[in-house]
Order: sequence, then C-alpha cells, then structure tokens
Amino acid sequence: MNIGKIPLAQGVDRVVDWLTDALGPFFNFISTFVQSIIDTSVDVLGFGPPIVLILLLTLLAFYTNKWPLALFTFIGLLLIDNLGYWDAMIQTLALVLASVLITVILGIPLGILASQSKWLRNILMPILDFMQTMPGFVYLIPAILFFGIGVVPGIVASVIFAIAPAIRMTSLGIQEVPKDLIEASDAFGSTRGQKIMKVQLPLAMPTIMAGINQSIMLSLSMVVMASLVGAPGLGAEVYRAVSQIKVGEGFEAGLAIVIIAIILDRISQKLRTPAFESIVKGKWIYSLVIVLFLGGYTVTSLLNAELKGSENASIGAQVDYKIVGIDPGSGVMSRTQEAMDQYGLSDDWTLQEGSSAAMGAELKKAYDRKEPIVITGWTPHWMFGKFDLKYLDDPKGVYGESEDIHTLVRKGLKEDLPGAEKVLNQFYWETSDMESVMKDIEEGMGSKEAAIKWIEANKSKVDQWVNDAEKGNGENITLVYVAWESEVASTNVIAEVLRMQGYEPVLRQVEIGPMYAAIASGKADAMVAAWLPTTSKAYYDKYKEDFVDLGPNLKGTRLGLVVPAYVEIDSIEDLRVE
Ligand code: PBE
Repeated sequence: MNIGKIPLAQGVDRVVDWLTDALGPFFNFISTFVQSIIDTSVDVLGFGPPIVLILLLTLLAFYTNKWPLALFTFIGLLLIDNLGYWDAMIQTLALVLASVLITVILGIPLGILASQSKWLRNILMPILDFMQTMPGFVYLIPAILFFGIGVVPGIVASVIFAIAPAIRMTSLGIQEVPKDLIEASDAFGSTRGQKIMKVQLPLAMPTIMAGINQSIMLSLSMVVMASLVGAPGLGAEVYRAVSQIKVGEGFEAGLAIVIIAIILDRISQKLRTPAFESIVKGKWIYSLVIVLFLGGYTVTSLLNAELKGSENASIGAQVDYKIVGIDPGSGVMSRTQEAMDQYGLSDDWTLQEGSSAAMGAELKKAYDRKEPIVITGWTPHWMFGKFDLKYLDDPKGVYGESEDIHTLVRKGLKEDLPGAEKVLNQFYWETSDMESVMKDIEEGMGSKEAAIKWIEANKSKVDQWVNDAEKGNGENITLVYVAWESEVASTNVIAEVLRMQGYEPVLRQVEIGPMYAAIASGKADAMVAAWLPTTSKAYYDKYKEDFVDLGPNLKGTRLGLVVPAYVEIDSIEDLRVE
C-alpha cells in the first residue's frame, strides 16, 4: 500500500505562517513586555558593584539555609566574578527569574483549575507530557518567527518547557488535601473560593513549592539552548566555547551555571520553611526583597529615562545598538568584533550571537516591515537574490579583500580513496552555481534534492570534476560542515556527486572548531568550507600541519556588515555614536 508521506511538516509550517501573520501585533506586545521584564531585571541586578548583590544573596541564603549555603553563595559568586562571568551571570539570572515569574503567573492558576475538574485534567495532562517531552530545541524554531531573536524566544521556549511541573504539582497538591478537612470547611459554610484560598492552597504549598523548584531547574537547563537564538548569558559562553573548542572556558562557564543552580535550588527549596523563620518571619524578608527590587527598578528607570532623552532617532537607536550576528566561532563574527573596535563602536553597540538561520529569519522579518536592521553578511548568499541589500563601506579594510573557499581533506585520504580524493580535488564552481542551490533550499526544497537538481542541470561541470577518477565501491566518506547556507549547499552537491561515483557519503553537521578538528584528527575525510586567507585563519593556522589543502573550490567571496538598501547609511563609520 502506498499512501505517500503525510504532509505533517508542511501542515505545521502553514499553521505557524498563519499565526505569524494573524497574531503579529500580539506577539510584538508579548515580546516588548517580556523584554522589559528582562531589561529591568538586568538593570536592577547589575546595579552597583558585584559585591552588593553578592552580600544580599549571601544574606538571603543565610536566612533560608543557615551558614553552609551562605558560605557557598559568597565564595561561589566571588569566584564567578573573579573568572569574569559576572555580567553573563546577571543575564542568566534575569532569564531564569523572568521565566519562573511567567511560569508561576500562568502555572498556578492553571493548576488550581485543573484540580477542580477531572475532565480538564484529562485534557491537560497529556498535553503537559507532550510539552515536556518534545525536545526544547524544537520550540525555538517557531519562537524565532514569532518573537525574533534575542532573549525573548529563549524565555518563551523555557516557559513552555518548564511550566509542566508547576501546573502538575499545584493540581496534585490541592487534590491531596485530606477529605475531612474539606468536609470541615464545607460544614462551616465556606464558599468554593474561600475553600481554595484558605484551606486547599495553604495545605498544598509544600507540593506547589516543589513544583516551582523543578520549574526553576528546568528553565536553568534551557539557558544553553536559548543562546542558540541569541540569548546572552552563561549559556552563550558555553556555546561559544563549544564552537571554538575552548575546553577551559567551557568548563568555567559550565561551573558558573552549576554554582547558580545550586544556590537557586537550595534557596527555593527552603523559601517556605526558612531556617530563621522563628526569628524573622518570611513574609518580612520577602517583602523586603521585593521592596529592594522595586526601589532598584525606580532608580534605574529614572536613570535610563535621562539617558534616552538625549538620544535622537539615529540608526543605532532604531536597532537598539544591535548588530545581528551568527554562530560565535565563525570568521565573520571575529571580523565584526575587530571592526567594532577599530571603528569605535564597541562601547555603544553589541554584537548579537545566534545562528545564520536565526539571522536570516530576523532579516526577513525586518525587511517585510521595512524596519532597519544591521547584520553580519557574506556572499555567496541567497539573501542578496531575495532582498535589496547593501554592504556598508569598510574604509579601514577590516573585512579584508575578496577570498576563496578551499577544500581540505584528512591526511592519507589520497592513499585510501584515490578516486574520491580526485573528485574533491577537481571540485570547482562559481558563485552563481552555489547561489542557485542555496535559493532552491531557501524556497523549501530539501538540500539533497536541490543538489541533485543542480547536478542534473550542470552535467558538463560535474563531468570535469569526476574526470579520470576511479569509481568507488560503496566506501563511506565522511564530510563535515557547519550549517551556514553556503556550506549546506556545497557539501550536499559534492556529497551527491560522490554518491554517483559509487561512494557512500556521510554528512556530519558540526560547529566550526570541531569541523577543523575532525579533519585534522582524521575522524572525518573532507570539508569544502575553508574561507581563506582571512575568515577561517584562526582555525586553519591551528591545524594546518595536520590536513591537506586541495586549494579553492570557489573564488571571490566577500564578508561585511550588511543593511537593507532602504537604510540611509553607507559606511560602517556612520554607525558611530557621536
Ligand atoms: N561564513 C560562511 C563563515 C564562513 C562561511 C562567512 C558565515 C564564517 O564567517 O566563518
């Protein structure tokens, strides 16, 4: 029986497209709202020197859990500051606090409702199971379309991921309240509302707090994932370390996350029964914390208002002084850091990390609304065919001249698979070729299908690549690549050509550092993604003794800062804040 593949993915895409259009203003509202919670939290937590927050948190830890946790908090936070992760830690803390706040606001009422009705529970529980089991990653994709990149989609994804225990435990806690107590309160003639607020909720508190504790831990576990869509913080530090294979820094950032996790976990477990409850009542302490927070908020927002007043609507102000970037390890990102230094932008501008797919989505969104945006761009890329864009002039030449893309293979490939090595060596095409494959993929064709389509339309070119090359016999050949659109295109094309030659290509998508390391260590056979001499220089130089460079497969690439043509500036110098 052949009923064909059910178009599930297409269906989901349609729904998401429709939602993006229909609920655009609503998503914008949510986005602004969540962003303001985050900005406020970051401002307040980062107010004053680190030692102020360190002491306050130490006191709180002392109050709830006595001196061992207080000592741990004090030393742990000092260590984070000393290692240079203070600002990142603040960002992470703000992300977790915001997502827990939203989780509680939505989760507890839902939990109460669920506890009151069996059929609601029957509907809700499987949905919660589903939400919690679906890999958190998946939520990031629609979240980018709805909320753009940055911290907001990260928070939304972590709320979806972390809300289940809050709802479940609230409902469970209320259901577990002993029957006789309910009967007693019925006998006293209490209304349903009184019963919930005065009897059930207080008795369910331990269970509810356990649920909130779980939610905190789950949202903390989302911080690394959130960094893939541009959320700053400790997660972004970990992600950066992975993509550049920096073991030590990865460990430091990971350790900072562990320290924060322990502190938040222990404090939140004891919030209801703090160690010194008998000396000072919890409600006084927590009110004090809230008053401090609100006080901090008032002061920082007054300060901010003063700053804002002196700004005009420069391009910088319009884009919030953000350059939308891609994965942290890539060459265009390190060039952009350098450009920001050389053009004096580093103090005012931030370079947002993420992925090239997320950047593409952000560009598309801004372009559709004719809003300004500044991105890290490169050619060949489908975006130049689809949108009217321009490179900003780079009078200091930070982004370098036009470059070539080289094919690199592991040592010994020529001896082991001479036919495959020959094809890789003879692989050479033009910018327009690569762009036509990229365009098909962008428009929804599978990358393999797009590659085959190009190969069929360009037989004579492919014939030159396979000329004189020995055929394979089903041998595996492992190709590594990074998910940049240009590399997705080239890697799939060469893979399909190798398949036609009788080899069995295995494609592995990795981060940039691991891509070079894999070839240098012989764990992978080839890559077609080395942008040289400047873009990938750091990785090339690090491993150059350990691979074979087969020379260019494409000439004439370019990198730089890119804006839509309707943005009225022409040079990187115009970004400077006077
Ligand atoms: N890119 C695409 C990569 C190389 C290929 C320009 C994003 C980089 O910046 O490293």
